[in-house]
Amino acid sequence: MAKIGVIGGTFDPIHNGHMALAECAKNELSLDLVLFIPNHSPWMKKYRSVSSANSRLGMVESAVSSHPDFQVSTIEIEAGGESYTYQTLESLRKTYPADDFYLILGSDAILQFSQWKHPERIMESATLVTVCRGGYDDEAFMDAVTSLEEQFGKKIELLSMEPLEISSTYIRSRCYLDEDKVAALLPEAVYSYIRAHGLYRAETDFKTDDKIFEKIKDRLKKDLSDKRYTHTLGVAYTASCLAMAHGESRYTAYLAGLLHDCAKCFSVEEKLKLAKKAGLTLNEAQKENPDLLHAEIGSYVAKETYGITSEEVLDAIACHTTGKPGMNTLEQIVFIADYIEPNRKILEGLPEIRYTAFRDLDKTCVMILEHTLDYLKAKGACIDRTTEETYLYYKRKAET
Ligand code: DGI
Ligand code: FE
Ligand code: FE
Repeated sequence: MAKIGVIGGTFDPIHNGHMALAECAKNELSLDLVLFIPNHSPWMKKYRSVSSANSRLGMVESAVSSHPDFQVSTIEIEAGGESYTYQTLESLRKTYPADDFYLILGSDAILQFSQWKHPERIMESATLVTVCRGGYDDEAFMDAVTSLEEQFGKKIELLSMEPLEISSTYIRSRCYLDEDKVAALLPEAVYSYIRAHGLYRAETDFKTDDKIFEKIKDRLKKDLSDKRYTHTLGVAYTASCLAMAHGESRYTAYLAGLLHDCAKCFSVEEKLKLAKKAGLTLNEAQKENPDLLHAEIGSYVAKETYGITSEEVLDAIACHTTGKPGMNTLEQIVFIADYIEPNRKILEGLPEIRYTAFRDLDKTCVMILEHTLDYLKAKGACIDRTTEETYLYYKRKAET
C-alpha cells in the first residue's frame, strides 16, 4: 500500500512554492509518490487567457523531471473541460485501489474548502494536507481547520513549513523584466522552458519592433512579393487587435499573423517539394490547387526556417486557409484576421464581417466560410473537404 500525494492547480506557471509544498508533504508524511495534476481549463479567469494546457503541462513536466518521487498526471487535461476535485480523486482511486491519497492544498483553499463541490466525497477519498498560514497562531485559520475536522470526522495534516508566498501573476508579468528575481522563484528547468517557448511575453514587453519580429520580417521581405508582405503586416496587426478583444496573447497572435503566409509565394514546384519533405499527403483539392498547401507548408517552414517552436502558432498557421472544426481562439483569430485585414479589397459583406469579428468569433467563421464557399462554387473550384466541414461545424455551433 503506497501513500500518494496529489497536488492540483493551474500551474501557470508552476513555481518554487508548489515544489516546496510537495517536497515538505513528501518528507513529513513519508509519501511514496506525489502526483502533480494540471487542470484543463481553470475556473475561467477573467481578463486573462490562461496558457494552453500543453504549455502548462510542459512546465510541470520539466519541473518534476529531476525528482524520482514526483510525477505528472494528465487525468484532468485528458478529461477536458472543468474537472471537480472529487471526480479526479475518485477516478484516481479506481486506478490505485489499494493506495492512500493525500490531497495537498494551500491555506487559502482550506478556507474555501466547504464551498467546493462535494467536500464530503473529497474527504472520503483523501486526507487533506495543508500548511499553516502565518504559523499556528493564526486563529482564524486554525479554527477553519478544526471545524472541517469536526464536520467530516477526519484529521487534517498540518505541515510545519511556512508557506512561500510566490505569485504566478508576478512571474507572468515580470519574467522578461526582472529576469534574476523571477528566475529565483522557479525551478531552473521551468524558467528555461518559459524562455524557450516565449511564454508570457504578451504580458510583458510586446513591441511590434521586437528583435525577434524584425528578423522574421527581414526574411519575409525576401520570400514574399511586396503586396503579400503588406497583407502579412495587416494580418499580424489585425490578429493582435483581435487578441485584445478576445483575451488571447497579442504576442502569439502577432507572430502567427506574421508567418501565416510565409510559404505563399513559393512556386508550385517548390510547394510540392516542401509538401513531400514535410511528409504531407495531398487530398484531391490540394492536388488540383497546390496553392492550398501554403498553409500546411507554412507551418513546416515556420518551424524549420524561422525556428518557431510554439505548437499553437504552428497549428494556427497550418489551418488558416480552410479552417478546421473546433479551432481554438488563436486559430480562429488568424483565420479571421486573414480575411478582414485592412488591405483586403472590399468584398460583399466584408464590413459586417469586420464588425462581427470583434464580438463573436464563431459567428464570424460562419460568415467567412459562407462567402468563401459561395465564391468557390461560382468559380467551379474543387472544394477542400475541411472547408466544408468547418463551415458545417460552425453553422451548427452558432445555431445551438
Ligand atoms: O493566402 P491568402 O490569399 O491570404 O488567404 P487564404 O490562405 O485564405 O487563401 C485564400 C484562397 O484559398 C482563396 O482564393 C480561396 C481559397 N480557398 C479556401 N478554401 C478553399 C479554397 N480553394 C479551394 N479550391 N478549395 C477550398 O476549399
Ligand atoms: Fe494564406
Ligand atoms: Fe493570408
